Formats: sequence, structure tokens, C-alpha cells
Amino acid sequence: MAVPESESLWLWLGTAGMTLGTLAFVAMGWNEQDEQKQTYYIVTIFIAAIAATSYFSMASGFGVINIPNHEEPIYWARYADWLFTTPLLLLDLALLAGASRNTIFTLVGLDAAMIVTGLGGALATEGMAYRLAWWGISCGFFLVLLYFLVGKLSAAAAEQSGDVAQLFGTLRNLTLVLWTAYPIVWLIGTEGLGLVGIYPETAIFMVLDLSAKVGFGFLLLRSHTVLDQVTTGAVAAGD
Ligand code: RET
Repeated sequence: MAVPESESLWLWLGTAGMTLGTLAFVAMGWNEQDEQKQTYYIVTIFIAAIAATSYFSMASGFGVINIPNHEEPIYWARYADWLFTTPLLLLDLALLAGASRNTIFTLVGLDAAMIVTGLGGALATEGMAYRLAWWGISCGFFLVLLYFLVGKLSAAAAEQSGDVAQLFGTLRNLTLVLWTAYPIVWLIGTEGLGLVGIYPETAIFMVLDLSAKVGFGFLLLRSHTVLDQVTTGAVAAGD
């Protein structure tokens, strides 16, 4: 599908930003010998690389479809991106906190449910009430996810050294603020009530995506000495 010139600018900028972020993370991790630290690089590189691909698909028109009974096109590729990258972002946070396997699986499950039901809302053609109902269901999963993020993960992080706990706190707060903006932008944007047009919406999502992925990645990966101090809990069974 042809993407209007104005939106495509933001989408190409997103493609460029995510690609540069991917390359920067690869360069930063090139000489990393420590296996535990390599994990953060692997996870964070994939986050940026998946997003770069998704942005390319949206900018080129492949990641966009028209659906019946809805005026604006739907960028389905966002959801394909988020389905993989948001669990990976949570994995980064969980590894840093030293969370248990059970906490990690719970977070990933809630997150996948949030994105898939959000996609339900984006693709629903049964009328606005149903689209908003999907949004509400997705927000339900999101709220439980936040409960685990603020409760369980913070409790696990408190067991870590002061530096690790502090870095976790910074990244968790960044995540809380940025992630909360997504359902709001969705609701007021073209998928929801249509108070904000597709042009500003595309720009806002691009800035949010770059901050939540590349900004997050830089804050995490530049903290070499802090990452050295993480003691893992993920291999220990149970809570
Ligand atoms: C949707 C729509 C329905 C309600 C909710 C949503 C939440 C989305 C979130 C997305 C986060 C994306 C990130 C991308 C990084 O690049 C699906 C918009 C709750 C939280 C962090």
C-alpha cells in the first residue's frame, strides 16, 4: 500500500534511527567476553533490529493495510514488532533485577496478551464499541503487567547491589512513563477515537519507540561496571 509522503518521513526516520541503534549496540558489544553481559547485548540488539525491520515495512507500505469500516490505514507491523520487542525489553529488565523464571514467564505472557488484544482492537471492524472493548481488555493485561513490574521485579532488584538497584530503578521508571503513553496515544489516535490525526500519531509513536528501545538500550549497555555486579536469579526455580 502506498504510504502518504508526510507520514512516511517519520517512518523512514524511525527506520534510520533503529538501524543506527542496532549498529551502535553491535559495535558496543563487539569485544564483550563476559557471557552474562553478552546476554544483554544479544537481547538489546534484537530489540532494535526487529524494530528497524518493522519500520522499514511500514515506510515501504508492506506493513500497512486498509480494513473495512475504518477510514485510516492500520499499521499492523507495529504489533508484530511489539509482540517480540516488548517481551525482550522486559527480559532485559528482569535479568537486571535477577528475577525468577516464573516472574519472567508471567511478564512475557501478560505482555503478549496485551499486544495481541491490542491488535484485536486495531483490526476489529464490528464498530467503535468493540474496538474500545479490545482496548480495555488490553489495558487490563497492561495493568497486571505493571503490577508485576513495580511489585515483583522491584522486590528482586532490591536484593541486588546498590548500583544495580539504581540502574534498574531508572530503567523501570523510564519504562513506566513511556509504556503508559502507548495506550493513551492509541485511544486518542486513529485506531481509537480519532482526536489526533495519523501524522502526529506516527511522529509520536516514532519518538516513543526510539526512546523505549534505543534510549533504553544505551542507558543499559553503557553501564558496564554495573552489569558486572548483577547476580542472576533467573536460573533458580520458583520465586
Ligand atoms: C496498545 C493498545 C491497546 C492498549 C494497550 C496497548 C499497549 C501498548 C504498549 C506498547 C509498548 C510498546 C513499546 C515499544 C517499543 O518500541 C497495544 C497500544 C495497553 C505498552 C515499548
